[in-house]
This record gives sequence, structure tokens and C-alpha cells, in this order.
Amino acid sequence: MGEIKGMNKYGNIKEWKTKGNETEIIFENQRMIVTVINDEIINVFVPIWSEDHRSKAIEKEDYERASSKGCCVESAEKINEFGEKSVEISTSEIKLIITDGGFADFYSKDGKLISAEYRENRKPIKTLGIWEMELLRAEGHTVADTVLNKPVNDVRRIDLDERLYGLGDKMSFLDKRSYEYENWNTDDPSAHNEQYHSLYKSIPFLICKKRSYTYGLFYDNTFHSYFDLAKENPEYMAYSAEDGNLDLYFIGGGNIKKVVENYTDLTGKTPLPQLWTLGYHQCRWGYSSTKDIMEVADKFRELDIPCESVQFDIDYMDGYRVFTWNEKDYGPKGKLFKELSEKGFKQVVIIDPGTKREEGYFMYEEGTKNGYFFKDSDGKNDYVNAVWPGDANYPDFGRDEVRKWWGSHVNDLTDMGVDAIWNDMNEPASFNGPLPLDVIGHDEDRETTHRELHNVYGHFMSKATYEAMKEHTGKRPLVITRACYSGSQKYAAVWTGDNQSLWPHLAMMIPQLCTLGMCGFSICGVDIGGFGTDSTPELLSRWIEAASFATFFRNHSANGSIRQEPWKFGERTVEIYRKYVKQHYTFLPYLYDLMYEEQTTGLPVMRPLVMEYEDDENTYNLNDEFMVGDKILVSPVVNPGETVKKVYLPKGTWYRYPDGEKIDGGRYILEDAPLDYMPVYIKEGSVIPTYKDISFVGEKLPDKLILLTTPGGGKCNHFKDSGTDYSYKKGKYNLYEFEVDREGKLNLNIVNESQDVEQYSEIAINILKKT
Ligand code: MIG
Repeated sequence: MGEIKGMNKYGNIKEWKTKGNETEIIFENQRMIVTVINDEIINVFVPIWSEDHRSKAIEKEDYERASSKGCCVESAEKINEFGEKSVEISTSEIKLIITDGGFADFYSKDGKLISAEYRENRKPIKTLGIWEMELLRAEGHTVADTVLNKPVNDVRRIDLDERLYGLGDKMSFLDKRSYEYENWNTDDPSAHNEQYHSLYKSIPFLICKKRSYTYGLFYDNTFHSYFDLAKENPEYMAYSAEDGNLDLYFIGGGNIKKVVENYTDLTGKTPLPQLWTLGYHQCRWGYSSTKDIMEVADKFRELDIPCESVQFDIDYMDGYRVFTWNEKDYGPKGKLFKELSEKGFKQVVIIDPGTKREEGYFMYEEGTKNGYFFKDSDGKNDYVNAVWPGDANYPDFGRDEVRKWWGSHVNDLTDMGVDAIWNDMNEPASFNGPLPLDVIGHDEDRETTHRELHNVYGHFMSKATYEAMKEHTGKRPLVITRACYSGSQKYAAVWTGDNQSLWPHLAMMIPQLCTLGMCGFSICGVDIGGFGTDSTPELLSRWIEAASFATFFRNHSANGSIRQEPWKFGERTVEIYRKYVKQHYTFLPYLYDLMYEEQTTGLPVMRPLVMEYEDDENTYNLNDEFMVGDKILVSPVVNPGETVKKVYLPKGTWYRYPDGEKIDGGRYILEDAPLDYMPVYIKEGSVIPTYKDISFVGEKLPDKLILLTTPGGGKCNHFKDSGTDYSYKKGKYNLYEFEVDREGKLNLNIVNESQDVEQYSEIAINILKKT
């Protein structure tokens, strides 16, 4: 056990050659291909399993976007300081040195070491005895030894003060150093905590911050994989995978923003959403009839709490059969949708992949006849497990034909009036034990097994849903998914699955959403108020405050927990709830502008402070504050009973929102935060587009814009289009450059103007100043 590699992994270098941006190195026992994608991204590929990358995360257009940024490659043979023969591959930014033995070390262009392989055997500081391991195993735990003997490995030295961010939706704080994780999409209904190794998504992308340089590592491999982030030994971090290739993208850039930009060049940017999707949504697993849904919808209007949708959880289906409608409880098809849409609500419905096995049910008939389901390992029978509808089959989403078939039924839903689709249970979840690893499915034409496909099941399902909706409706689809992989951000928004009504889950929301954003998932959210167990007036109030800048902004709760609409918690909660949902709408144009910019930069709306203030150590693991873009700092209260918040304000001048108190940063302050107040600060030099008094987005956009400005003025760009379709790609949008000068006078420059997009009837300035 444990002898995964010694001082020599692949033997000495026998020969090597560079052609264009590709260098092939032949070792005694292995080949390696190094591809320079651009000056800041280098791929090291060791074809242990297949000759081609078989990437699900990086599609052709992504690859072209990244490689179009250009590179200059130089390669040479050297003897390094240890007397090892080595091949040096340099770009204008990075130098990669591959040595005898098969080690790949990255340096900055000025010769400083960034990331070197650890050349000894792993030395777990904590070793478990056999009996301890058996005990843990019996309880269903994974144990350290399962990680050591893997065919795919990469162990890298890290500095003792190196910070490690990323990995998508793990239940953990920003800096993940000293923890271990697994990538294996998992639906675990118990209360998640920071010792959890895996949740619903697998995003094997790390952002590593050294004192003087930040870089990224993306391990593109869909098999079950593991990260030990200096937990077993502070000198290194270790990656391993059950199978597949070592397919490592080293992502340079030097700072977090540049690394995120580079990573999302490679795996894709979150596309611009429809404006209404960024609004408020209400949901509950347990709105089980027309009456239920209508009452909730009406109550939101009556109480003047903006709301875009009351979403449909699984009960709207007939016996949980996907793509059917439960007429008994929800009336004739289309009727309820029509009534809701007359009141300005959009229709958002859940779908599950598990397809009921039942003679006569069209999905079952079509799927079996055409061989669209996963097969048992013998390749003969369709694989059967159980989910909500009982015995079920699993669509083989890795095939284009199956995705198109699924998509044709997605079209039935949108034809019926559905505006957005929520993909659940796509880890995939199963009630009769996990799917065996040898269940057979496909990666397009190639037959493979669930071992390879598991982590991309949700990715492919999202792709199927997104592509159908895009093509059929011509609108910018909102697909919300629970499970996914790196790159799924091109197709889906995400939520973090089944959290609970617990204070630690409210607190964890901040690093979770910031981390998803750092991994390209710019549209993300958690179940506000907590999904499982019972919320309280105080918890729900603090939750709606803390979530009020989220790009996916939805209250959701589980069957069996107490209902979680704000009015269930009394008058005071309603007041606070209304205030913060309205505040979200005040800043909606700013969120939308950030999403517009994100399409080029890949930078999320909700950001950890370290992304904006990388030189400030106080931000490195600051988990109870976040930035919205680069202008707004938000510091929610996330503990019960707390009415004073310790706020860290980085260097500079800040203005408290909404009263305009001027505060010098570069220090911690204690801020009064009674239950109805969440501290928010706006950076000096800001101009922020806001709306006033809108009740919900609907189809008609507000025609009045208010530029919230800090004293002394500032600048911003603002984007306005239809808010729904792709017409902006054909020039149908207005792009404004606003500049507010020292006297508070507006200078307006219209960069792009379209006849098809209405101008604002009024653009006003609101200077955030204490009066
Ligand atoms: O087994 O559809 O995470 O949001 O309400 C539970 C019912 C299935 C899990 C989702 C949750 C949803 C619930 N689903």
C-alpha cells in the first residue's frame, strides 16, 4: 500500500520533439504530450487510458476561444540543477520543465518556481490501523488508503502559506487547505458540513494562491477522483483518479481574476440569462394543487413582494412520470399556466431523469424501442433502479440522439407554456442503492460505463435541456441543475441542493456561492430559508438578507418541514422579507450588467473579497462577507441573536448603503445590524445603475434608471436589451457609458443604440451622501 510512485514515474526521457504548439516526450515507460493553448494555459496530457482527451468540459468553441489568444512556444533540452535531463517549454509567461522520471514543473517567466511535483512517496502524517479502517468502512466511510493506489496521480509541492480555492460546490470555506475532497456526484440528504467530501457536482478545478503568484490547476477527468489538499501532509497536495488520463491544464495569470478568466475561456462562460430569471422565485416541494399554487402566487402580489415564479416541484407530474401532467390536482393542461402568466408569473417546472417503467407510457415505449436507456453490464437488458415513480430506467444522455429525443419532450413542455426547467436527481439519484459502475452507456458513439459517465450525467442532461430550449423557443434558456461537471455553466444555472434550515448552512452559503462563481458558475443560489427541517422567523429574515444579491434567488423547502413563505412567520418577517426582495430588484440592472460583462471576463457577480483585494491578507479566508462586482461590499449577519456585525472593509473609502455614512477602510468596524438591516457598503468612485419601485420584471422593463453614485462621481457602462432573446447579438441593444462628475452632473455617451430597444424616459442621479 502506498507505493504509488518513487523518484521515477515514467523512466528517463528517450526522445522528444516539438511541432507547432505541441511537444511529444517519450519516456522509457510512458508518453506525454504537452500542448501550449495560449501563453497562460498549458496542458500536460499523459495518455494512460486513451489517446484523445475525450473532454466533456472543453468543447470545440471553448478550445478555439482559448487558443485564439495566441502563444509563442520555445522548447529546448537542458540539464537541470539536479543533473536530470529535461525539456523546457516556454511561452511569454510560463516555463514548463519536464524532467527525466516524468515530472512536470511550472515556473514563471522570470524563473520563479510556481508548482513542482513532489518527488517522493506520499507520506500521510495520519495513518490508520487496519481495524480502524474496517470500522470506518463498515460505517460507510471512505478511508485514506482508498486514495493512495490509483492509476492517475499528480502530487505537487505547495508553500506552507499557499491558499487553495475552488472545487465548485463543496460544503466548505473559501480556503480548502487541510481538507480532503472527492469528485463523485452525490445526493446525500443528511445535513452537509465541512467534513463532507463530495456533494452533487464535480468541478476538479483549483485556484492556488502563493504569496506572489496565483495559478490554477484543472484536472479534466470524469472518473471518481480525489484531492488531498495538504491534509495528509502540509508539504504537498495530491490528486488521484480511479481511471482515465492525467489531463492537467496549468492555468497561469498571476491573480485570481486572470485565472478565472483563463479557466472560463477554456471551459466556457455562463451565458447571459433572461432578466426575469434573476428576480425572486418561490418554491416548495408540497405545493400540491392549483389552489395551493394560486394562493401563494396571489399572496405575493397582495403583500407587494416581487415574485417571478411559483415553481412546480414533482407533484405536478402524473404519478411522477416525467413529461406528464397531473390533471387531477392541477387542472387541464395549460390552464393554470395561462392563469399564472396573466398575473405576470413565469412557469418553472422540475424534471427528473428516472423514467418510469410502464407499458403504454410514451417515454418508456419510445425509450425502450429505440434503446435510449442505460443497459445492464451484460448489454442485454435496460438497467433498472427506482426513483419517485417506482422502477425506472436511466436515459443514456451521452448520446446526441438521446439528448435530441429528450429535448423533443422538453419542447412539449415549452409548447405548453413552460418558461424554465429545473433538472433534479441527475447525479443520478437512485433509491435501490447506487448504480453499479459497470452499467453501460455511451459517450456519443463509444460504448462505456457508468464509471466514466457518472460525473457527467447531469452535465449531459443539462446540455439536452438547454439546447432544445434554445433552438425551439429562441429565448435564452434558464436550466437549473443539481448535478454537473466543469463546463456545465454553459448550459445551466445551479443551486446547491438540499441544505437545511440551519444557521451553519446560512453561513456556508457565502463561501459556497463565491466558490461556484470562481469556478465559472455565475448563476447560482441556495434554497433560501433552508430546504430540510424547520425555519424560524429570525433565520428566514437573515437568509433573505444574505441572499439578496444572489443570481439565483429562490426560497424552497421540503415536504414535511413547516411552510416557508414569509407570511408564515408573522408581520415583522414579511416587512423584512419585502424590504430585501425589493432591494434585490433595486440592484437588478447592476446584476444584469455584471452578467453582460461576465460573458467576456468569466467573472461572477458574487465574489469573495480575496478576488478584489488579493494583496490584503485579511481577505484570504473571509467567509462572512462578499463583493457584488467590484463596487458593492456585503456583510450579512449569519448568526442567531447577533445585532452587531464585525465588518472588514479593505483599504479605501466606503459609503454605507442606504444612509451614505462615509467610512474609511483598511480596518474592522463594528456595525449595528438589527434584524431588519444587513450592512452594505459602496466603494468610492462608483456609479451603479438601479431601478426604483418595480413590482416584478414580467415582460415590460422599467423605463426609469437611477444612477446610485458615491460622492466625487465615477463611471460605469450599462447594457439594455430585450431582456429575453438573442436579438442583442444582432446589435439590438443600447450600451451606455455614464460618467458622473465631481459636481454630480451626468455625462452620457451612447456606444450602441438600437431602434428596437426603448430608451429610458428618465435617467436620474442619486448621490449616496449623509444628509
Ligand atoms: O428526493 O423533487 O433537491 O429541491 O424539492 C428529493 C423533490 C427530490 C430533491 C431536490 C429538491 C426537490 C426534491 N428532490
